[in-house]
Amino acid sequence: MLEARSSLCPYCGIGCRVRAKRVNGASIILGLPGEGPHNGAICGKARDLSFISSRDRLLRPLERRESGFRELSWRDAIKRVAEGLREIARTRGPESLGFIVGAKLFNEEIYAIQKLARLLGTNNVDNCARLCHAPTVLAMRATTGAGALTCSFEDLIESDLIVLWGTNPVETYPVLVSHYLAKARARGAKLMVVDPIKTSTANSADLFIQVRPGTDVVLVNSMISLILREGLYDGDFVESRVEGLEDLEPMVSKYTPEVASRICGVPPELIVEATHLLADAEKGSLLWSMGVTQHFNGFACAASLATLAALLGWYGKRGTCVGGLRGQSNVQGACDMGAMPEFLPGYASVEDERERVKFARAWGTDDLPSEVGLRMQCMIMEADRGSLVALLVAGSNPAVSLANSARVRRALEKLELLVVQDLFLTETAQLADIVLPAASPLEKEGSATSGERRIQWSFRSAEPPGEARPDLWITTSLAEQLGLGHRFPYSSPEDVLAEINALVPAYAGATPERLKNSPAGVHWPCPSPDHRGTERLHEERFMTPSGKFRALLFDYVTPPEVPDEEFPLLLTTYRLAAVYNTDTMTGRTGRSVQRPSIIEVLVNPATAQALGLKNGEPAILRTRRGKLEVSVRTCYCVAEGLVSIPWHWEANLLTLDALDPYSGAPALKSCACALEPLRR
Ligand SMILES: Nc1nc2c(c(=O)[nH]1)N[C@H]1C(S)=C(S)[C@@H](COP(=O)(O)OP(=O)(O)OC[C@H]3O[C@@H](n4cnc5c(=O)[nH]c(N)nc54)[C@H](O)[C@@H]3O)O[C@H]1N2
Ligand SMILES: Nc1nc2c(c(=O)[nH]1)N[C@H]1C(S)=C(S)[C@@H](COP(=O)(O)OP(=O)(O)OC[C@H]3O[C@@H](n4cnc5c(=O)[nH]c(N)nc54)[C@H](O)[C@@H]3O)O[C@H]1N2
Ligand code: SF4
Ligand SMILES: [Mo]
Repeated sequence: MLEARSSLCPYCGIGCRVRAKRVNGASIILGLPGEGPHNGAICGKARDLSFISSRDRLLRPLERRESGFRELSWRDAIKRVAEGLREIARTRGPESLGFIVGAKLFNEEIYAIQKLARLLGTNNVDNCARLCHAPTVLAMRATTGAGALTCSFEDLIESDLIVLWGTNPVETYPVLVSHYLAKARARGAKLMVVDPIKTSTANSADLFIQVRPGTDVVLVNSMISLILREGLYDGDFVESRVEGLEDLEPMVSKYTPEVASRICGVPPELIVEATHLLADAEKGSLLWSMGVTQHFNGFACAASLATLAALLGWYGKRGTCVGGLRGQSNVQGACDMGAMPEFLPGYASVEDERERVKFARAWGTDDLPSEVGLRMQCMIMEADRGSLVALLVAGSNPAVSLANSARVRRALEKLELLVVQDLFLTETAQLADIVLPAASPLEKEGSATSGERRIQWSFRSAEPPGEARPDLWITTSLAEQLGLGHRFPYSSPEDVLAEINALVPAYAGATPERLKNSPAGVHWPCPSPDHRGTERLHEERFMTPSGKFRALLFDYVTPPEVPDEEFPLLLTTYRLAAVYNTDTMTGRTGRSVQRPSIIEVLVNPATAQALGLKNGEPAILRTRRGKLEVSVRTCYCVAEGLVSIPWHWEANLLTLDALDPYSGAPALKSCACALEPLRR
């Protein structure tokens, strides 16, 4: 174990640093508080990183044979992948290839994979933000001009009011709570929480608003309508810095508190009280996460929230902070690096010829594909239809994380070539033709960008086991085998970052030397090596073409699936503090809660009674996609008619793969379901 300098925590987007320390020989890796941001704080998940020394680690490349997987050499594995990709691109066209990039890879690795995809002629490259904050990225770009959080977390400390909308940071972003919200609260900041469930975060709120899943747009419209009617907005700010509001006023005016209440389930007087609390705060923050984005109207809701904050004047000044709390450790970076079918690195549109020419020249080619590629869930749909036939997945587990997973697995099985790079033989890797053992984030170096746009360098804390290799090594080896080696002349992540510095203006000053010498990193935009970085965006002007905030509001549209006679309840999903995403990592540490043998479903006692169910009893949870055996947990924290399960394991057998038309994000947080006693 190398103990020299700290690594980034491999879990969430708060961007804490950990010092890894080996105890008890090889088995337990302790994460110790690091250095750098948040005073070196870390949370419980990061204290045990022993998944990296798990006996389940993939140690050698594997190839599927009829009799099962067999090991093969790296040379043969890379050769097989390269030959497969080349042959499929030649015979079926480059649009039959797809690339899914995980958000735990470093910027340099993600940059290299999207570059390879594009040099092979396809924009079919996406990252797991598509299941997460893609609606936020696109909505923040459309309204403010930058698809990122407006502030650094420091600004939260000076907020008078913090609104947490569809997020449960006590469980999901513990350091944000312990380090920033706690300080703000100690200064007297008020807390408002909007969630269909009275969560641990909601328990400490001054005002809790229990909204019906998927109807947040109605609640926002109603608040905005009241703000406009009563003149509660920040007049100077709106007049000088916001455009497009007039066109939207007639649409929202119909959402009186009474009308809104009937759709979103929030009592009219609570809507009025909440709106006044918002308007009273001069310095407010509005943060959201999966409760907002994982709906078929995720983009609409994120854009409406951004607009609500504009009416209140919560941009560009101390103590204000607006946007999505980014999920994975480097999901901000994955979007910045162009692992999105619509953007080249730095959010350069693939449809913009000037940008394409710029990147094509730098990458030594004539042109790059100009059509927006397939988004993550759409790649699966095309695989199911047979038009996408090869998929490379590096650091993601879509067989568990995508909506309607029975269909996802069927589609993955149809592929002619599925290549999976991971630490473990995940549910997705089990379906692969070739499995490549990847080094974990703690076993390699590179930069990552946290949810507050903070670019940091992560140092190596351990050696990879067996023949596991960093993703950058895998991609450059593949490029070489494909005859593209001269376009990937990298001998280290530093070489790739230098190319990023030259091509992505917001990253120009985040040089390897600078990042290595400053553990707290630097916030983008950082246009030159001597620039101090930008903690707060939009201070003078927004990053839109006109420099003004572009107001966007949306009418409520009935979701594609609502409760009916056969499926009379609404199902939503949530996260547990001790489990991370598809549990591939947390499930292999010493401290983890063991995966429960049966998943608990939260049900209101009245709903349970009406269904003839008792606390602790087994039941069957059914949707149009599938069914799960669950255990009933009655709780007044959920409203009647709503049930909720943790999503980490099999929840997506039930979820609906309807997509948000603006962002292509699947509706992972609401569908119709039925809950019945289990009759054996
Ligand atoms: N412990 C732990 N921490 C994590 C993760 C993890 O898996 N485990 N994952 C990381 C990742 S990738 C992400 S993206 C973040 C996600 O972090 P969060 O967004 O905080 O996580 P969730 O629990 O999925 O969803 C938040 C809340 O949305 C509510 N919700 C559901 N439907 C609606 C709705 O229609 N409207 C509103 N207003 N709320 C709704 C749920 O009840 C839930 O309380 O967490 C990160 N941190
Ligand atoms: N119903 C429902 N579904 C959801 C959600 C929900 O709230 N409800 N949340 C969604 C959200 S927010 C997200 S972000 C997605 C997450 O979806 P995924 O990204 O598919 O899930 P993870 O479990 O985070 O998968 C990351 C994988 O990368 C591997 N890994 C870790 N480090 C490295 C590395 O350095 N290199 C390589 N090659 N592999 C590595 C891990 O072992 C793991 O298998 O799931 C989504 N799915
Ligand atoms: S808050 Fe997030 S980044 Fe920080 S230690 Fe916990 S999981 Fe890691
Ligand atoms: Mo996420």
